[in-house]
Amino acid sequence: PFLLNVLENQKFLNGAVDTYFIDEHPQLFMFKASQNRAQKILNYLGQVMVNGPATPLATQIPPADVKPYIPAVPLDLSPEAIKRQEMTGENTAVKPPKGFKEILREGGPDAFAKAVRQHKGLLLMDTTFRDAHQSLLATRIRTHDLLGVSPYVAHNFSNLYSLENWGGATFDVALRFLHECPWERLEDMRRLIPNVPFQMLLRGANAVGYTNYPDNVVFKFCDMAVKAGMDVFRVFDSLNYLPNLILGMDAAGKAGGVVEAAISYTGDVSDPSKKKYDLKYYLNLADELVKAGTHVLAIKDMAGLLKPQAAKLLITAIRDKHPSVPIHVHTHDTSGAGVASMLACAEAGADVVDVAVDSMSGMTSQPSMGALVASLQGTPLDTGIPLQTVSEYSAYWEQARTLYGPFECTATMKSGNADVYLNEIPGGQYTNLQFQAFSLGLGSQFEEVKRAYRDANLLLGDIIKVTPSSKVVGDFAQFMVQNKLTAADIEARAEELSFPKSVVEFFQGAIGIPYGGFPEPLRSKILKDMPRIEGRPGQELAPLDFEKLKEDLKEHYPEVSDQDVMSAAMYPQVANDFFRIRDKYGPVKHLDTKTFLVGPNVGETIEVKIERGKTLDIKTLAISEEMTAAGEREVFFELNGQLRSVFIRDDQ
Ligand code: 3PY
Ligand code: ZN
Repeated sequence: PFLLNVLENQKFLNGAVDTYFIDEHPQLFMFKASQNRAQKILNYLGQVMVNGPATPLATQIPPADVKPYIPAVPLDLSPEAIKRQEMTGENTAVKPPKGFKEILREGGPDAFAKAVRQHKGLLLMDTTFRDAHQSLLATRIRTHDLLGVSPYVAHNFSNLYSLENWGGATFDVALRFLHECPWERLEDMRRLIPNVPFQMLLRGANAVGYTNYPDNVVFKFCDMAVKAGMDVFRVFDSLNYLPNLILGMDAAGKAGGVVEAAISYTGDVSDPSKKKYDLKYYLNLADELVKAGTHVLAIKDMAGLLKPQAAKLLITAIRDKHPSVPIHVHTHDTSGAGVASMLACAEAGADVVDVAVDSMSGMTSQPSMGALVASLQGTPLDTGIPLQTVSEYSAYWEQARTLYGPFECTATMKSGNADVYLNEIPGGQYTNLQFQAFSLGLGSQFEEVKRAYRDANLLLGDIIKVTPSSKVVGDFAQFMVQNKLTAADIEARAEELSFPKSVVEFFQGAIGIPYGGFPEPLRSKILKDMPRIEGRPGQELAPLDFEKLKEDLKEHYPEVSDQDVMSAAMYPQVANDFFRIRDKYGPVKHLDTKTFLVGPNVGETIEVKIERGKTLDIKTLAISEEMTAAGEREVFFELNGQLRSVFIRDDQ
């Protein structure tokens, strides 16, 4: 009953209570491990051993057989702590130093923004937990590996502006491919990192999905995210469509989060021949977002197009116009100019820039943390982070990354490529398109796709390209390449062609209205008499009935939580599949990554820590040669010294 009270306590859930309470009361977590969970895990292992990976592997590169070395954190060696350690089997770390989270907790978003603006050196956001692996490893990093290094982050990176660790594609991928609950991931990270603000990427009215949701869904989503530990919401819209942006800002703000409205950057403000997205366009948008009350203003350079010279122009102009608003810049290092650009931003007055730890940086990821830290050492913009600390953190990820060999974008991409200035493909999408082209055995097709991407963008009216508008351009480009259509062919034959669904919906106005409007006569030719949405798409959607959704889900999954219901609101099919897999295989998030992906070898012993102080020792003994009449194989294990077996249908 005590535990339940805690979980119903709003103050506690909001993070207003020092979470060290939990560490000081380990008995709260001493549940009796259910036999059932262990049996489910064995079923999962058996399934992978008999039928192969439970999540599709993208390349032939196997996950490495390593246990990443976890850098140590200072331990509390007091008698009480040692007693606690004996009870829980856990190391008891000392409290990590205070960070910006403390300011946020005490003074709220306004005090936080003020402190950021007043800070002397350059502040960093670390994207390693989100965008870096979204861009390099198809978002596949699992909670297990994030939590491994979380105490180190808390102890050594307490002066980060924030740790970006949620949102974007992580929500979808966690459920769909990793069979993990994204909400649990957020809460788990919060428990281990109480002192650094957490940041997420919110796709405005698209929340963490690819389509516009009813307003009540976006509001409730943000509210639940704050309750689970989220702090800073970077809100963007894929067309910089202001009504969508404001909806997301309102939702994040009302939930109590720090609102970081983002201007998605495209084109090149340092090139006078590029007229559509000029300095005036960006300054107007900045004015609107400041007027709408953003706490922090973000420039989101999702494709890495912001050259140093453009960065200087843009940031200087915004800094002059809005002297008291913190400016936070995001980029991708696709061309290789990322570090230079972020240094230019810092010198022009940006307060925060985004970096990924060295071993997870570069190419379509963010620029290198170590490079930036070293470049600013001893200057007035010194980050205050020791290079040695960055290196230790990097060493962890260098090893952990090898577990994700099957998802490496370096299977195709070996270096940066400045052709991104020509095709303007966002970081995450670049490696995706490349991978698709290479896996069709058509390396040369990637060159065609990139050219077509550029043509498709111009046909669509030269739009901002980021999720989900980037998907529209990508689908359009693939369509052109597959059907061998040029831009001129499209214009001439638009009435008779059957365009991809995303392209048609874009023209209908399903994701908002692009700057400068829709291109005509192409729009009319494609839509003919199809319906069009005027204004903000979400406005026309009926509110979602959460109670009803919960009742429906409960019919199949009686234990469903409110967080599960929200997952189902975001991704109905994906969430349902996840609930089914969770019922069948239990908490697979506790498995180490190699085991999760490809299963254990016969004869191998693995340790699975399913909760504090509760570890399963599993040794794989054998798989039966013979099949039962039902087409099943028996897989034998030793579980904590006892013989167990599971029957798995052989689907091969
Ligand atoms: C996302 O929407 O996931 C992005 O990272 C866009 O840049
Ligand atoms: Zn990004």
